[in-house]
Order: sequence, then structure tokens, then C-alpha cells
Amino acid sequence: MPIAITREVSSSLADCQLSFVDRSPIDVARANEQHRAYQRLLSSLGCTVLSLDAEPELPDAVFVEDVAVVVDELAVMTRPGAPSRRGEGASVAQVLARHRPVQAIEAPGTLDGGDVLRIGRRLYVGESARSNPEGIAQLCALLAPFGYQVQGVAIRGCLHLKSAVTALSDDTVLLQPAWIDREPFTDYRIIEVDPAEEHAANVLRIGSALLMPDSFPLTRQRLLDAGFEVSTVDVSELQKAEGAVTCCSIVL
Ligand code: CIR
Repeated sequence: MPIAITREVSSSLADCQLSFVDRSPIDVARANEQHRAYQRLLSSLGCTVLSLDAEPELPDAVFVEDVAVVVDELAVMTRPGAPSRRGEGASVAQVLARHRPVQAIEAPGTLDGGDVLRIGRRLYVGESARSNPEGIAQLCALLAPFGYQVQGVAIRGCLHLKSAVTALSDDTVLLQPAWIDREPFTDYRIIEVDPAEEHAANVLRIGSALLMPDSFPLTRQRLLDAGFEVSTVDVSELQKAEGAVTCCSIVL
């Protein structure tokens, strides 16, 4: 049974980092309700959901995905590109240490987990404002001994690689062509987001099930038509903080 590490929403979420989304008022109580619905959905998809205490001083701490990259053999604590997020990892590392050996990205490397897409033994890493070449090289050095290939991928106009592309299965990706080239993913079947749904490429895969925000019905229909099982959740308040569904959990 997969374990999903999550963290309660910070009361200071409204002070979150924003890069490509305009700041708008966030209803933190509503964000909490949506986050609980997200946790319940993970449970219903078969995950054991761990919920870490909120970090009131760390606005973005609910987005646990960014602080660690986990493979079967190892957990790599990242060094998030936003300095305001570098205190988020300590409590997550304590949990991960019960499940995996733990290594860490060191300065001057930076890496956000949202930039790391793993498909089998390949890891694609977004060359973003958050993840620098040194961070990507360190991840490669840590994972190569276990047989993983790590490859940088250019992105444009979005926060993270997984804003632009996620895996729906081991052979299919969902991609936003405005933000990433198709070329690195031509070994896979590529489904594009509906052009009317700019942010729809961020989908969380739990086994054969997919979880996505409820705000992208046209893209969801594309996935249903392709034979995928898709559950949806309202994450509108978390989307105002430039988050979506992959960012709120680390699934082991
Ligand atoms: C940030 O800018 O770091 C947060 N406001 C949003 C992080 C979302 N993380 C993710 O999609 N992996």
C-alpha cells in the first residue's frame, strides 16, 4: 500500500511564493477543507496518508513534493530554489528516514521536487528558476549508482516541469505544449491538455488511477477517452498559491 506524506495547510499560505500566477485573496479555511478532501481522495485510492503538522511560519510548506525526491532505493532532500522554502525539509526528512536512506542536495545546488518527473528509471528535471544545473548534476550523481538516468529538460512560462508535463502511465504523458517541447518525450504516447485549460497538465498518478483538479473537464475528458480512470478534487485555493495536485504529497 503506498504511503502519501502530506502536511496541513499553513495559516500564512497567503504569503506564499508566486511566479507565474497573480496574487489573489486566499481563503485559508477553504484551502484546509480542500486539502482534507485531497487527503481523503488519496486514502480512497489506497494510500496510507501521513499528515505532518502545519508550519505556520512557512507559507508554502503544504507543498511537500518540492522538498524531496524519492525513489525505491533512496530519498534525496532537495535544496529548494526559493530561500523562503529551505526550512520545510527537516520534518519531512525525519519521516523519510524511517523508509529510505536519506541524502541531500548541497549548496550551491538548488532543486525543487516539482521539477522532477520520474518515469520508470528515467528522471526528467526541469531547468527552471528553482532547479539549477548544479542541483540537477548532484541528483544525477546520487541516483546514477542505482541505474537511474537523469536528464535536464527546458521549460518556459511555468513554475515547474510538472506544471508542463506529468506521466499518466509508464508509456503515456500529459503535456502542455506551450510550456515544454514534445521532443524529450517522443518515446511516450503524448496527450496534450485542452488548449482552453492552460494549467491542466499536473496530474497525480496513484497506481493505475489518476487524480486531477476538477477545474479541467475538457482535459479530463481526453484522459477518460484514452481509457484512464480519473478522480477529481477542488483545489482552487491551492491553485491561487500556484500549487495543484502533485505538489501536496510525496507518494512512496
Ligand atoms: C511556490 O512558488 O513554491 C509555491 N507557491 C507553489 C509550489 C507548488 N509546487 C509544486 O507544484 N510542486
